Amino acid sequence: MAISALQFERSKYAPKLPKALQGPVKVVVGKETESVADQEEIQKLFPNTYGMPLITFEEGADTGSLPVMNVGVILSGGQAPGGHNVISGIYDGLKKLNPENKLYGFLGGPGGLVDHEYMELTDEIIDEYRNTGGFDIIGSGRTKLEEEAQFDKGVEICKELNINALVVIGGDDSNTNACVLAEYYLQKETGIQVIGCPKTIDGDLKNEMIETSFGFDTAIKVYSELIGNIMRDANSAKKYWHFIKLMGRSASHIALECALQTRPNVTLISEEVAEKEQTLAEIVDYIANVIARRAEDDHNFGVILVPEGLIEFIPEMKTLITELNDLLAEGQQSANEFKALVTDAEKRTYVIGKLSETSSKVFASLPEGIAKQLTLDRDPHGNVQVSKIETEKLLIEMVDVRLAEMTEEGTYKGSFSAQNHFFGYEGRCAAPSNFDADYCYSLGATASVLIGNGKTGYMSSVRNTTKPADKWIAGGVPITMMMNMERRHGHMKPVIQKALVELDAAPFLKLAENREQWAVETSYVYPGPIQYFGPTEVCDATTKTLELEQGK
Ligand code: FBP
Repeated sequence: MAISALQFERSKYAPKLPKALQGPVKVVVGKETESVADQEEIQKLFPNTYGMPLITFEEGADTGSLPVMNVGVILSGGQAPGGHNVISGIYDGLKKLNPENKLYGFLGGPGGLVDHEYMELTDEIIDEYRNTGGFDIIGSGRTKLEEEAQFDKGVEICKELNINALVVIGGDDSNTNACVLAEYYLQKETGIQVIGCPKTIDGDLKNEMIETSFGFDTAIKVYSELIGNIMRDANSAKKYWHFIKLMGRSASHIALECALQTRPNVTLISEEVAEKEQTLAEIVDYIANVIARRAEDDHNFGVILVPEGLIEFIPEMKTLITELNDLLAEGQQSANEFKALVTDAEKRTYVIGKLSETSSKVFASLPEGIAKQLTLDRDPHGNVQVSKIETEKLLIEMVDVRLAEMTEEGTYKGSFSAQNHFFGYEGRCAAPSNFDADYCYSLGATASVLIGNGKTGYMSSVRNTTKPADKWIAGGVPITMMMNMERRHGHMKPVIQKALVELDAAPFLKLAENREQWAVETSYVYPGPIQYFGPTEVCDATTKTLELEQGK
């Protein structure tokens, strides 16, 4: 396979490990844990894995090889830079425990376990993927491991391959399912351990014991480079407003971190919009006012960051989407009536007539293209595909209309020309930054030690991550500790609590403190591309979010 000069040089990088993982490891058992909420219900649902103690690793003495073990690894959900290093960390860790140990990769995500599709990972394969981005070593998928029949299919293949443990590399949902699987395998006395690793560029799998999910660091660095480049272009040509939508299905951590890195004129944070119960019209007004104020200084250009999940956090849009989902659900008479209509105008009028008064007003105020997207682009269950809605274009159209009104009123004297962008997939498979390369390799190595010590229902945890890597603290956290009960598809379920942007925490407060100035002045910062070779202040820097959260 042809590889680039950078990939060739980068493959030689030896990821840095916490001191405790550099040689033989001593396992220190800490205090017993409780779930973050709903302790009684969670304990009932997880009688075998609830309340287990925290585990930390320290440097230990050599105790010789452990008995031979085989392990299976699964990549679950969206790609995140560093996944290959988690796998190489597990692989090297297992070989350190006993050179006869084997690692199998299940292909195409959790579905590979159920369908018995797998490959054995060898030195040659692992070496080819060290320090590379992507999940292509074994592929990923979004099949959810939720049913006992799937778990039992998993047992079959584990028995066939003598697999003693599975490592699930995934986000909050996948790790929730990993915990259910661990509990089930214990109850059924299968002897199969399950360990989770925290992955997602969205950065919303974090808590007291998991400081960050892997991939966030690299993804925000890629986006921040691109945003910085656009800022410089905007500041050179001085004629465009750039509306940039940033990935992150629900939480706005990516938008917030990119804002702290680059200082745009406007940054929308979905969690704030929800908290203040802002309407779409208010958001449009806010943006239009910033544009008007900059126009007073002849600055008819700027950069606006829009989080991908925004639409669902605007209360009136959320209600509208729920009503549309009910109205147009497969099998509903209204859905059939809607389908029978021929022209777009007829369809629009039909929907406006059927919605509640408030929702029909909101729907009528939307630009035609977006309104059409809301009613036509639906998933197989008939639901609106919120992540496909082009929020950045919606805002451009509505801001344009508002500025025209302001021109009439005499409150805006400028020219408005906009460009739209969406940064998402381009950040998910970048070659991992030093932080992600080291963090992921450490998470993988941690998983192998947890497995070697017979642990199950734990997530790999590596903390103290704003310090140099040798000072990082590795260990395991019982997954039940992160759980609470939430309503999902009409039923209360135990799930890992998703971490949204906290409006009283340091990262958001930093934005709030500065955004007024960044709005009117041109305060752009140009982070440039990720550096893999060079001074440590440049190459090993973590995110502003982590630094601020850790009080740096
Ligand atoms: P995970 O939560 O599985 O890590 O995926 C996150 C994400 O990248 C979101 O930011 C985005 O909305 C979504 O995946 C896109 O999903 P898909 O790859 O299926 O288009």
